[in-house]
Amino acid sequence: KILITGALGQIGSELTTKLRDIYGADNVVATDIRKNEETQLAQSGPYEVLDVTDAKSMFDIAETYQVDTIMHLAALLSAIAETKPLFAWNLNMGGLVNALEVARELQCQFFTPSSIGAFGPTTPKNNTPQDTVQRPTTMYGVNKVAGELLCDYYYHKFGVDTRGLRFPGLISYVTPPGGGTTDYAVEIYYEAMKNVKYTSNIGKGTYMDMMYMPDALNAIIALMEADSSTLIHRNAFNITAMSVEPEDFAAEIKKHIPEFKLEYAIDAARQSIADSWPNSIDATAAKQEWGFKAEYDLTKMTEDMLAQLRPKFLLKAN
Ligand code: VAH
Repeated sequence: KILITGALGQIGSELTTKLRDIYGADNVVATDIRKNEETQLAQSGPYEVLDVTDAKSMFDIAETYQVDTIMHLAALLSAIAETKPLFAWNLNMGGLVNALEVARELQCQFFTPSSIGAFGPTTPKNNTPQDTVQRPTTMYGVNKVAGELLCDYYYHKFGVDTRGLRFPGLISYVTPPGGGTTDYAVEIYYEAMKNVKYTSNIGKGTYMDMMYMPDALNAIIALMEADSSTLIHRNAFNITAMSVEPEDFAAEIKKHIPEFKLEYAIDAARQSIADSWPNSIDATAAKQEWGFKAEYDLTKMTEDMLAQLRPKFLLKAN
């Protein structure tokens, strides 16, 4: 049985559905701080309200359902974390240590995301290596580096089978983006459908790694199912599908919506976070140690995003 925290988030909402399809709905316990009566996650399998800073509630839920795997996704993303850094520290680190403690006590396998945000301005920017300088200048980045080290510690010290992925910006059409620096890459598709134009808060020429959600979900499952003895790294693997800037999205979208217009209104806070991150990271370790591969490039992702979003907007149109 799998316990997912942050199940109503951008990754959690789709990971819960996918894991329920694969392992059976009753084997995936979705939890989030928000009540979830209405959305289908509660209908399609077990759902519990959980604040991850409440260690006892987390342990009680994990013990009640006898979970053997914990996927800890509940966290504050980079841009919002910069607006309330102390709250972000308490939630991101408090939630993580609580989840690791439950995994230790109940001998669970453990997954939690890291991010390209775990790198900083002194990190090599192009083809960023798996093992390199990590001195991020954001609270989110501090949380991700501390989180990677804490997860490795729980492996070496207590034998907890912890595994993690440094996600690039994730693009999806199921839930709206929630406070990340890469949110522009999701919003641009929604705005293209709705208004045939988009004003980007990240500037022209700002390269960041990105990935379509289906590739991210497959990477989580492939990593978690990999033979433990093949892993040299654990927390956390660089993975990426593309290194793109706002103009690349616009050019691809124009192939489908020729009159699409991209404008800019740079958000200085988000831009400074984006500028501190790599332009492109190297995923060789993930490819070599557990066969990581991405199926979606920018062209294929754009085709699917627009196809999936179209019905949502047509319904509203008529
Ligand atoms: C964020 N979407 O922007 C997340 C992610 C690489 C970006 O960590 O904070």
